[in-house]
Amino acid sequence: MRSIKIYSLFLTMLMVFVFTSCHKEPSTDPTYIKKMEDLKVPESFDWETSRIINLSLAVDMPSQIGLLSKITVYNGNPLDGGSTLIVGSAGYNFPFVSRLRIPTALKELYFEMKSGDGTVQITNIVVAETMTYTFKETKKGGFKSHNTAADPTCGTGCDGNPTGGSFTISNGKTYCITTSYSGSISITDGTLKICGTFNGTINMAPKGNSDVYLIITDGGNASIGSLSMDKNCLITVYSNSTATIGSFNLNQTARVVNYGTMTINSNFNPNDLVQNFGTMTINGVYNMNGSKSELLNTGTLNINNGQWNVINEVTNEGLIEVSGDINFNQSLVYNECAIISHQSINFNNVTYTSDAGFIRAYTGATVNGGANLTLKNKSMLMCADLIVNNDVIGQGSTSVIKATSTVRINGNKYINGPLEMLTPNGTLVNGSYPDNFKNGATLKSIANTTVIIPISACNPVGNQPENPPTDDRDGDGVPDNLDDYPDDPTRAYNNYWPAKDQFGSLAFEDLWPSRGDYDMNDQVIDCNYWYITNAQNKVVDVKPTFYVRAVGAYLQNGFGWQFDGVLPQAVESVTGIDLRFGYISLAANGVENNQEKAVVIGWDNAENVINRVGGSFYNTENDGFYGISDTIKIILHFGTPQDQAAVGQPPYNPFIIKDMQRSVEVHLPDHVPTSLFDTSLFGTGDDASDPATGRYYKTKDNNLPWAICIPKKFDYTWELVQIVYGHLKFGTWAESGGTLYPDWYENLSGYRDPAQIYTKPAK
Ligand SMILES: [Ca+2]
Ligand SMILES: [Ca+2]
Ligand SMILES: [Ca+2]
Repeated sequence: MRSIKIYSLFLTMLMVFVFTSCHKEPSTDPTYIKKMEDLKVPESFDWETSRIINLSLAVDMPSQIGLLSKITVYNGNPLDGGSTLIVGSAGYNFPFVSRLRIPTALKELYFEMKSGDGTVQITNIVVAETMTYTFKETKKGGFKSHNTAADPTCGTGCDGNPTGGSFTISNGKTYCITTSYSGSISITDGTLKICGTFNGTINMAPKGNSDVYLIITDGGNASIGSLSMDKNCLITVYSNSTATIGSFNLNQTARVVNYGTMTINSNFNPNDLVQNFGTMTINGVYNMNGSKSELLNTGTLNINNGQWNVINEVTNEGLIEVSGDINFNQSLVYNECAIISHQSINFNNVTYTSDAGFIRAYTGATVNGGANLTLKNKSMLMCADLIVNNDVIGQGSTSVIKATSTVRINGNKYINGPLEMLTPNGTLVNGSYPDNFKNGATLKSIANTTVIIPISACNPVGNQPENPPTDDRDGDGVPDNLDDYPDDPTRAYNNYWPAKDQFGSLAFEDLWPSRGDYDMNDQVIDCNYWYITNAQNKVVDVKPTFYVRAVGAYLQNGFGWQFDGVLPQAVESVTGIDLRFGYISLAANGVENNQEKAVVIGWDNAENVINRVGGSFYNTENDGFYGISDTIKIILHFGTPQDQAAVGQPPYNPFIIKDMQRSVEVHLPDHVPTSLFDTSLFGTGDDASDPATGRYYKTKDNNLPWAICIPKKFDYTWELVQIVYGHLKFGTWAESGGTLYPDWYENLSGYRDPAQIYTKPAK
């Protein structure tokens, strides 16, 4: 007992010690975190939290030849909060080729293609160093092909070749008709293959749980006056083969597969799966029956003499054409191609999803209260008279609901999403526009439609505006609806880093060439780079917004950046910079004089742009003072649009000017200084820059940086607190050369010691 008490007292003392030590100076920081000076950092590490990837995004769409499409790259799903990174044009033989800086931790990008006719495609792709993607026509020119293995033949595996009369197949045997057969066949256990001609009746009646197969193949032709199929029976008609069935009795779990030509001259009441990959004609009513009845159609299914009553599940990737009504009862229906009724369609308790599909009722279509319709990607719902008793949802590229006579929208129901409803005069018999329309849905007259849907095997009608939109007011080749600057031929798209409406941070130590204290807060600059490109994807303007969030320094430091691949004279103008101390010499165009490359100095002293309310350090100490800097918006315009490859990726090559000594610059690791830098300083103090090997701004002993760039607002540490004590994964990230914890700056579980991170004082 005694020893336990002593132990617990010791533990309590230890806990008190650990607890109090958390809030002190770095010297007493937790020992499990390595100090910056103790990190073993690979010599080649560039300290980047972001990476530059190559993009080549193409549009290969015959319908878009001669037009430019707009490609947008997002950092997440644009339908779910993803932000714009970069935008460009792509057209026929004109891919959008660019480079993009993204967070190393980002695993996936979203590419969106929009064309002037309203086509939208979105795809997500795992990040790679080079990312190529080609947007293609999704509208199918024909039905989905179905690859089958070679059709079976009667050349092997046959136990006999009956030629007529009355015959029974049992005991799992296989009999093959290779010439012709007239008569009746009964199968209780086994297989009948018809490769020749059959005329008669077939009764498939399995004994017990035996399997019974009827195969028409290899050019076979079966004329079956009466076909009965009991449970576990399967009929397969292969390509180039024909089955014509007089009366067809299907009992439970009997299945039908057709790759060839199948004609049923009676009602068709299957209880189980029917797959049609060929041409199936039903001269009767098609009643889907029982709980397992399903249809997969990728071919042509004609129901010539009656209705189609649907339950359970239908997937259509081909043409289904019905002379009578279609009744979608309790079912899931997925339509990628064409479904046509020459009379009416009743959407009852159906979940109907159409992806680039076409559905038409020659007379009326009724969307009843239990029906959930989703029309995606230039789908079309067409009829004479439409009654809408429940919401109809649009998704993706705008779909069309076209009524050639009347539309009634009853109750408080909506046409919702990217849908264009068309009536002869753009009016409704019941309901009103825009009250019953939301999220972009519109009502127009048929003549004024704006949606182009080409005629194809899956859409025999198509949808064409009388005057196709060729609106490109400024003539830059980017249609008005895709042009961020529709009246400015010199500009087309807005691009952003780190993303639209998001800020990254640049954080500096300012004692170079001496190592600093690694609180990385001597100047912390939040930045969002907005840059504008033209229809040819060249850069026209660079318009960054900056906030100086922290100045944890005695020195008076300026800030600027260099475009490493741009000549000074390429810049036409720079506005929004703040220079007050007379040590920067500006050229007439606003860039710095005596530079080999274009250099912009944003401020010659951070004091210009911060708003001090007290204290000697700014937003790094718990001294009761807190300031918000000016919003510094710099606008730079290139007289001649510049290749993106020359301009580079934001934040370009940023640096601080140490204590207003123009010849001393502090850059990100492995970034070159400007022409005005005094290169004799390289290798002095703690610096181990070596221009010959492209090594810059890293320390002698362990390759530490003086600056970092983070693709997110940086939560820096208190004055004098090393970054490693606030961001607990920073050290591991550095020692791993950037492979472990590339998202160390995030506020994830176990990533931070919040007590070490600066918080603004409570009022
Ligand atoms: Ca335009
Ligand atoms: Ca334009
Ligand atoms: Ca500091």
